[in-house]
Amino acid sequence: MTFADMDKDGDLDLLTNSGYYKNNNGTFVKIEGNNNPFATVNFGSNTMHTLVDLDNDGDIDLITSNSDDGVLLL
Ligand SMILES: [Ca+2]
Ligand SMILES: [Ca+2]
Repeated sequence: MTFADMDKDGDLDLLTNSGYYKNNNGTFVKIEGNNNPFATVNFGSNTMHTLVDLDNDGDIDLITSNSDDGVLLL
């Protein structure tokens, strides 16, 4: 799992293998469906994530690796 301010509201949100959770004043709420920017990502098994703005465009980018596909940049 990893934390980053995905929605740019000043608090850290959470990404785990089980989903994306938005931080609402300290309560993590699972975001599903079209509101989940990772809805189409199959994280597979034995996955590790890092969220960082790799290209400095102001949007958080996802680096993920798993035992099936190696390292993916999204
Ligand atoms: Ca946030
Ligand atoms: Ca970026």
